[in-house]
Parts: sequence; C-alpha cells; structure tokens
Amino acid sequence: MVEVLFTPLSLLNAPAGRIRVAGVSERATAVVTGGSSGIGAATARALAAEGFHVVLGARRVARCREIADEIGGTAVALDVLDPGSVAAFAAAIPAARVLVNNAGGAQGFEPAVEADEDQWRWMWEANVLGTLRVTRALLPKLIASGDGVLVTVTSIAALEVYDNGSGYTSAKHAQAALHRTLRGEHLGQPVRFVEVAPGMVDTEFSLVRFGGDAEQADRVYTGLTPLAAQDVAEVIAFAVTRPSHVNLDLIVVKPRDQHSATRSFRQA
Ligand code: 8X3
Repeated sequence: MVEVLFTPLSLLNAPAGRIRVAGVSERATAVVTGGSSGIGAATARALAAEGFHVVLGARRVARCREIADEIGGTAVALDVLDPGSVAAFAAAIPAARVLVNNAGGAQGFEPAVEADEDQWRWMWEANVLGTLRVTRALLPKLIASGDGVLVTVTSIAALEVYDNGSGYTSAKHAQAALHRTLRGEHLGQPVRFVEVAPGMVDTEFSLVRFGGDAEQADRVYTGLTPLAAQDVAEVIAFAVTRPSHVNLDLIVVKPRDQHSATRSFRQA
C-alpha cells in the first residue's frame, strides 16, 4: 500500500504530468494515437514538456520511436483498424492518465453519388471504430488513475458538412457523437472528456486525402496561414493540464482567416 502525498504544495510544485507518490516524483503516462506525425507528434512533444511519459502509437512505429527517443517516451506499434493490434497496444501500457485519440484522416473528395466505398470504409474504420477500440481498451486505466483525461481530436468536419466531403464529415460527426456520448456515460467518474475540433492544419492530412497529389494538397492552404500542428498540440496540452474539476468540453480551433470549412479569406 503506497501513501499518496497529494498535498497542495506538492501539486503546486509538480508539473502536470508528474505525481508525487510516497515522496517520489513519478511521470504519469499520456498515450497519443497517430503519434508518428502531424498533430499527434506535436502533442507527444507538448505533453512530454508538461512532464508526462508519453506512449506514441502508430503504424509507422519507426517514426514514433525517433520522437520517443527525443522526448524520453515509448513507441508501440498500433493499427487502429486491427482489433488485435489495439489489444496488444493496450496490453503494453500498464497505466495511463491521458489518452489522445488522434488517429484518423480523410480519403477522397467526391460528390456522395460518386463515393468510393473502400475510402468510406477506411474513414469510418480509422476515425470511428478506431476511436471506439482504443477508448474501450484504455478508458478503464484512465479512470483507475483517479484523474483521467480523454481527448478526441475531431474536426470542424464534425460540426459542419461540405460538398465532396460526406465520407469524412459523416465519419467525424460519428466520432464526435461517440466522444460526447462517453462524456455523459461517465458522469461522476474521475475522467474528463475533451473534444478538440481543428480547422485547417498544415499536416499530411490533405496529402493523404488527395492520394499523394502534393499540388492539390498545397492549394488547400494557398493564400492564408493555416494552423501548425504545434498550435493544436498547445491547445491539447492546455486542456489536459487544467485542474481536475475543469472539463473543456469542446474546443474549436481555426486559423484567423478561416471562418468555416467552406469560407476563408485568402490573399491573392
Ligand atoms: C480537417 C478540416 O475542413 O478539411 O479536419 O474538413 S476540413
């Protein structure tokens, strides 16, 4: 039986990711999916800077390992499309206080009547079922920590729809519905649910959506300054490091020049 010394003084002095147990400072664990690049990689760095031991999961585990080496974290292979991979990933994490559901993405940009079912299947698997699987596997550990935080990175596509985007917007709406439902289902338990909904962020997102067409991907960000992954990561780190009674339910973050998914100001 360990004595837990949560004195006000030790809390004031310890970074958010550090807990003091029996006088020893230990790093709490934060898990980030889709940790090999973009928002996931930046979030891993931001949470490590807050004192967390970060576990980065992604298919590209070698890239996760490079980041993990840099921040004193751990890389574990994770394919959220594969229930077996999610089970093995969760089994490798004995305890966790924070989970950032960041894995996901978009494929394709066609009118609904021309939808490619394989792309839809991938988007629903990666964004919706992937979030469900990882959450189901790790939520008990967040709750057991006594002060868990679950962050789901959705999108402004979870709040609006736009032409040619129905596969992605429907998946993001469903992912957000899952996340918001979890919030209600765990009222009274020591876990917070934070949804972060970014607009335009300069990551591999558009390159993947447009099947590797760099020119088309670049056009998305032409004439304005999009968010950087670091901008979103700082918001996530802020939300995670609020006091336990503060739940930032939904944070929408967009570039100044973006009004909505379909309306932006662009310099000629
Ligand atoms: C990305 C934002 O506007 O391309 O999640 O759907 S948008």
